Amino acid sequence: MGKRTTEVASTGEALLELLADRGVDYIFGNAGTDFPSIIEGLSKAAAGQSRAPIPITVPHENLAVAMAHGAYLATGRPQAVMLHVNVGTANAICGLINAARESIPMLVAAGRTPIMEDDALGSRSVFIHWGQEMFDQAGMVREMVKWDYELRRADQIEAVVDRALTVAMSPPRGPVYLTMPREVLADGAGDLSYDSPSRRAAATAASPNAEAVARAASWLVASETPLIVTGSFGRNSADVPALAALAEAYAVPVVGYRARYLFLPSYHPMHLGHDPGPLLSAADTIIALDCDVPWIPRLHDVNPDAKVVHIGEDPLFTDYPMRSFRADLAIAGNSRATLEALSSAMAEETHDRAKSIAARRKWIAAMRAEQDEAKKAAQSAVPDGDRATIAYVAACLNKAIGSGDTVVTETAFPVGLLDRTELGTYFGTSPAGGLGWGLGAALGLKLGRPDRRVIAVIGDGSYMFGNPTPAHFVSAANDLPFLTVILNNAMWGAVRRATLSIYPEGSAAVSNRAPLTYLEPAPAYEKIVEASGGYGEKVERASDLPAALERALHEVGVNGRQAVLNVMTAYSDTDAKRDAKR
Ligand SMILES: Cc1ncc(C[n+]2csc(CCOP(=O)(O)OP(=O)(O)O)c2C)c(N)n1
Repeated sequence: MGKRTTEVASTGEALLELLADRGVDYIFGNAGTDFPSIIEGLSKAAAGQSRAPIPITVPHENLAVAMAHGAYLATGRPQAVMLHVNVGTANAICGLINAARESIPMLVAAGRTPIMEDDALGSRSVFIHWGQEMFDQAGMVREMVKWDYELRRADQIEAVVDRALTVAMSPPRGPVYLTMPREVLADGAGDLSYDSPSRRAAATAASPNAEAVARAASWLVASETPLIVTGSFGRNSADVPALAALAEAYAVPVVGYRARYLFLPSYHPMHLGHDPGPLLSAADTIIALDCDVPWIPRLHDVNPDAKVVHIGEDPLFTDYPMRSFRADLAIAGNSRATLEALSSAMAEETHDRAKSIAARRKWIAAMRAEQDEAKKAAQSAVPDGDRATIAYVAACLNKAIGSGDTVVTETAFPVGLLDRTELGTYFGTSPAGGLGWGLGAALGLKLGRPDRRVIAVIGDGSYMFGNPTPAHFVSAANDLPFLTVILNNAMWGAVRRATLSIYPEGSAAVSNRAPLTYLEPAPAYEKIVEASGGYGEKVERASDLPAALERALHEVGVNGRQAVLNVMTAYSDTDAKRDAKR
C-alpha cells in the first residue's frame, strides 16, 4: 500500500498512468480531434517519460472492441478501448453488444465534443465540434454497459478510473463507458498523487445460497437421468475442473448448446457433445449452467416433469427482455463455487445411489461410444465432389493443429469434430451474434498469448463483417501472425437456412440466387492479406486442403507471417433444409 506521485501534463496523461497502474495492458484506439492529450501522453510514455498501456492503432472501432474482448479472454484482465466521440462509439456498438452478452469487462472511453465554444484550452476548433455533440452520447450504449459517466474534473480522475474498472470487474462482469470532454482532458497539469495499488477492490464472486444448493443436491442425488446443459461455462478455464469432478463422480452427462468455450476436455467421459435434443425429453433433472438458452421450445421436447435448475451469476439473465424457461430453482452465484458446493452437498446425502450411478455410467458410456463412432466416421469422410464440406475442413484442421493451438470460430462449425484437450483453447461467438467479431477476437487472443498459434475459422460473410483490411493491417503492424480459414460458400448460408425454415417450398427455395443471400462474384479473399504482407491461398479442391493447411500453419508458426486460406466450400439446399430443422 502506498502513494505514488508523478508529474503529469494533463488529465489525459493521468488517465493513461492510472490505467497502466491498474493492470490495463492495452488501449485499442481509433483517434479523432478529441485525442490530443491522449496522444501527447502516449508519446511521453513511448519516450520512457511516463507510464501508459500499450497503444494499438485499430482502423475500425468494431475490430477494436473485438480485440479488447479477445485480449480479456486471454489475460483475464480488462482492457481499454478509446473511441472518437459519438461517431466512433456508433461504429463500436455491435462489438459492445457481443461483449455485454458474454460478460466481458472492458473500459470503453470516448471523447466528448468540447463543451466550450471559445476561450478555454481544448475548446472548439473545428466545425465538427458542433455537429458531433449529442444531448446524451452515452444513451447510445446505455443498454449495453453496466455503467456510464462523463468525466467532469481533472481531480476526480483516480476515483473515476477505479469506479469504471471495479464496476466492469464485479460479477457479472461487463463493459463500462466513459466520455471525456476535451477541456477536462487538457486540464490537470501538475502533480498526480494516487494510491498504488488501488484501494478500491472489485466485488468478489457471490457464494450460492446453501439451502438452494442442498435442494438441488437432493434432486440430483435422487435423479435417474440428470443432464447439465451449458452455453458459456468454461470462459474461465480454471472453473472447468469443478464441473469435471461433479460430472465424473455422479455420472452426470454434460452437453454444450451453442457452447462458446471448452466446458470439458473432449475426451472427458461425461462430455456428450453439443446437441441436447436427444437427452432433454428423458432428463428428469436439468441443470442449465451458465446457459442463457438451454433449449429452444419450438425445436426441443423437454420432459414436462423434469426439475429445472438454473445456475449462474445472474441465472435468469435479467438483462434479457424476455426469457421464460421453466425454473424450479435458480441459484445465483459463481458457477464454480456452486458446483463445488453441490459436490459437497451431494457427498453428504446418505442414501446409497451407487447402483443407479453405475447403471447410468453404463448408458452414458454406450452413448459416448456411439458418438465417438459417428465422430470418427465424420472425421474420415471424404467429400463427394471437389468442394470441401465444413465437416471436412474441421477434420483436416483437427489433424493439422496441436493441443496448445487456440481456435476461434465465427460460423456454424462442428466444433465436436475437434479433439480439444487443453482447456481454454476454443472460443465461439457471443449469443448476441453480432458478426465481425472473429478476426478481432483472434488478434486479441494472439496479443494475450504471443507464444500460441491462433486459428480463426470464419464464414466468408463474417470475414467481410470483420473488417479484413484493418484486421490484417493490425496483425502486420503489431507482429500478431494468425491463420484465418475462410469457409467460402459464397453466401449468407444462415439467412438462406432461415428463409427455408419458414418457406421450405417457397420461391426462394427454388432459386439458386435468392435476393440478399448470395455473395457473388466472390472476392479473391486470399489477396486481401497479401496487401499487408501476409500469405494467402485459395483452396478450390478439398483434396488440396491438408497440404494448404500445412503451408499456412508453417507461415504463421515458423515464418511469423499472418495467413489466410480461402477455402471454397459446398453448400447445397439439402444442407440448408436439414440445418433449418436444427
Ligand atoms: C452485424 C450482423 N449483421 C447481420 C447479421 C445476420 N446474419 C446472421 S448469419 C449471417 C450470414 C453469415 O454468413 P457467413 O459468415 O458466410 O456464414 P454462413 O451463414 O454462410 O455459414 C448474417 C448476415 C448478423 N448476425 N450480424
